Amino acid sequence: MADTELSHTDLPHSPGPAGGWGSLKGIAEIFGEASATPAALDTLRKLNKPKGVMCVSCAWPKPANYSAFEFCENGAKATLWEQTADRCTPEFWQDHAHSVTALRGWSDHDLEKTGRLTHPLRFNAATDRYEPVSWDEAFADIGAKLRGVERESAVFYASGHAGLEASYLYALLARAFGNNNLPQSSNMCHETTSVGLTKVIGSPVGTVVWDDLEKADAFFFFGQNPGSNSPRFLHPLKALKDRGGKIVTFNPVIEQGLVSFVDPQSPRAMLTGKETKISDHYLQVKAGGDVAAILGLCKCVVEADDAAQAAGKDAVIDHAFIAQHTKGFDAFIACCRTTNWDAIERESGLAQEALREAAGVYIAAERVIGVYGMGLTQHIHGSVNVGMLVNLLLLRGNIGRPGAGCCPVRGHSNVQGQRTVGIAEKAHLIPMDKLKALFGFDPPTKDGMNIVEAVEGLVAGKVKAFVCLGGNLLRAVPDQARMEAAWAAQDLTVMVSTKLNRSHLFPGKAAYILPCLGRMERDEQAGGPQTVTTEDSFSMINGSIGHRKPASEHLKSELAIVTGIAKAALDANPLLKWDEWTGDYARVRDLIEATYPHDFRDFNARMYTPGGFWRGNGAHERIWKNPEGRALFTTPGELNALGFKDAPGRYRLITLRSNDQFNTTIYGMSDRFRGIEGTRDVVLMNPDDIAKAGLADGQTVRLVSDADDGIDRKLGGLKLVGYKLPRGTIAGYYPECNVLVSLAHHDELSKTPASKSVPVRIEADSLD
Ligand SMILES: Nc1nc2c(c(=O)[nH]1)N[C@H]1C(S)=C(S)[C@@H](COP(=O)(O)OP(=O)(O)OC[C@H]3O[C@@H](n4cnc5c(=O)[nH]c(N)nc54)[C@H](O)[C@@H]3O)O[C@H]1N2
Ligand SMILES: Nc1nc2c(c(=O)[nH]1)N[C@H]1C(S)=C(S)[C@@H](COP(=O)(O)OP(=O)(O)OC[C@H]3O[C@@H](n4cnc5c(=O)[nH]c(N)nc54)[C@H](O)[C@@H]3O)O[C@H]1N2
Ligand SMILES: [Mo]
Repeated sequence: MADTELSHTDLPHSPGPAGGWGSLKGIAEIFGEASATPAALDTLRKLNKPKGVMCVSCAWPKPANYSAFEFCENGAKATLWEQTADRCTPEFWQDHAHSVTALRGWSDHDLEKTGRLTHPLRFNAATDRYEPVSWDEAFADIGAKLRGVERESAVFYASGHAGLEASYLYALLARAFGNNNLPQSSNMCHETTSVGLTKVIGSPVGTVVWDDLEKADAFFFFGQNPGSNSPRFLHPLKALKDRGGKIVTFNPVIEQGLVSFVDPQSPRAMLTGKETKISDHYLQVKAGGDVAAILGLCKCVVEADDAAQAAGKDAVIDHAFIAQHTKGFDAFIACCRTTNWDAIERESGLAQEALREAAGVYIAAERVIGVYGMGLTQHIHGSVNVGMLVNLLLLRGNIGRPGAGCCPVRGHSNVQGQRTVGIAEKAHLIPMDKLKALFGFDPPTKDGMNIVEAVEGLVAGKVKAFVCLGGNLLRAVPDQARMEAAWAAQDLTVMVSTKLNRSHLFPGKAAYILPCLGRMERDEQAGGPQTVTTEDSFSMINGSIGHRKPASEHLKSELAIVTGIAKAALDANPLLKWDEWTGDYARVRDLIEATYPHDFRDFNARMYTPGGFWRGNGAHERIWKNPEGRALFTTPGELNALGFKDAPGRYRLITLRSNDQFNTTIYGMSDRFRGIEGTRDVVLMNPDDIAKAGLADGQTVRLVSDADDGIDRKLGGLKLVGYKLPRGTIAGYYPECNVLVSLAHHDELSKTPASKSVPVRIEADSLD
């Protein structure tokens, strides 16, 4: 037996299972008594149910058969964080200590902790402060400034929060303005999926739906951490285990949610502390080592097929499916046969025996779902990773039949939907003919900028105006130090936000913060209260009705802010009915349906379907919408996803999320599952590596970029923590470590920054 079976007592810090009382304590610790107010509890009860509110945290689907409490620890944190009683009012800026320059010394947590933004604000360079401004004045000046820049030098970024209606109009605004510069947070996230999966199976999104989760016999997890990032996923995982299914995990870090779970929705489990073991096999692959690991699994499948055929038994590989539906099989199989185990073990960091056991689970299971997240996408060869996972699934026909498929787990609650309704920098993805017919203008046909291109454009001085519909772009991008200087040199920066964050602290020559309603808040327009819609990871569309009193009477909805800017920045066009659309979002849903009739048939009538209505997916029915019309086996050109060579003293840094954050929103300093408390300034490292490097556990160290591009990047003041990681792989937190990521290191196909294998050196910090 290889040593791949774990229980939580094997963890370095033994924090106890995911879920359970710990998750309730986690909420109470941050929010204290505020979390128990009747209004807050009422919001939590409405989460993820028909005619309720779709959670603002992650994009995990909502089951049609929902339970009384259809939320998780992190959904509750996100809800309560948005519904805080704290307010960042204009008075905040009157404090002598609160200049924009001074606030750059504040932590992400402290900036957002100032509370909900209450007034539209304009930056005053003379006082180095933001000051209140009227909406009319703000829109007029933003419109005038946008009219003053070259059409292609303005960028319209979106983080994946805003609903489909506001997002559709935002994309329309950019195109009517004259460009396709519509990058989105997915450019730093699952763009590898959008591009890589489209290449191999003709679908930019996952192929499974809820029903498949309930029919699967095994889940294979690659670089996705459900315990922190999509905790409601733990319920179908537990259900799979309860019916005798298997889970195999590939992850350099032992993540508690993939080890064991106590269901906080089950009073019995809570009282008895009865935990469900999640992963049957946990393989601590090296960062970037999945190509070799998956190749090892495929090699075992090929060997088992050879043996079965020689013995006259049923084939292990689904040859009929492969003949009918795929291309590239022979070349891939040749690669499986010729790659030797030494190379596979060296590149994956895993023993042949462990891979054979995992392959045994794959072969024994009739229906397998391959799950993945940032651990596969954020590498220089991230799309090779995605292609490898698809190879594994294709071998046994595990795509496009019940209980099987490919399951990328998306991040922001509407990140996938925003792409669906037009927030896309690639012109060919957009039905421009429909836009022309509906709105009577010639949409731009040239591709716009993705995030990497937009920030390169910033550094080169070509980008002059940035509008951000949500997010904290300056904190989320690589090479942060270079970005901050370039950002502030722009003519115009406009941030549509709910809370103060670091991106606000590098104002352009004209700079506005436009505060918006949160999704839980009542959105009253001329036509009455409005609904917004979102799309989840399974392509299900759900209506969401806000019911809480807005945080301030001066807030506008995201949609109203988009139309306010549009009216000021664009010439009048009778077909662009911004006021009418603002008054009644159902009219915007009509436009979405008219533009994408196949996906959004009967949109207004179907949006409260329990669990959402499904947009459909060709690959789910084995219709492959790529140029080949077939699912592609891809033969990897290299055995790891790194894109750089190992060298003495060079480590692969993973940038991690804690259980106490949502991206750049830091709720608190407790990473309970990893046993890291009170600080985020840490580097996790294998104790043998620590000894070999001549360092000591607890010592203060500095990480230095080893990207070989001549750019100086360093981050000091980090405490070294001995941790059970593969040799050569170290870990630190995102976004703090973003200063170390090179903008030039991104997935080759999609340009997703390679945040999960950052080459760094480690030095004793002189402060020590
Ligand atoms: N609470 C909370 N929820 C969130 C978020 C949040 O920040 N907080 N963010 C949201 C967003 S936008 C997104 S995109 C998702 C992100 O959710 P995930 O996709 O889970 O992203 P990460 O936590 O960044 O990384 C996932 C895992 O990849 C592992 N990993 C790192 N490198 C490798 C590798 O080379 N190979 C393998 N196999 N594994 C590797 C890490 O150890 C980690 O466990 O979550 C969403 N949900
Ligand atoms: N090193 C490293 N870098 C990474 C990653 C990584 O794993 N490692 N992950 C990447 C990933 S997966 C992603 S998705 C990006 C995330 O990048 P972004 O999406 O740009 O960042 P967020 O932290 O999600 O944005 C938080 C801000 O959004 C605003 N906000 C919150 N709710 C709302 C709302 O309802 N409406 C509006 N308009 N604004 C709102 C608040 O002002 C808050 O401060 O970061 C990427 N960067
Ligand atoms: Mo993301």
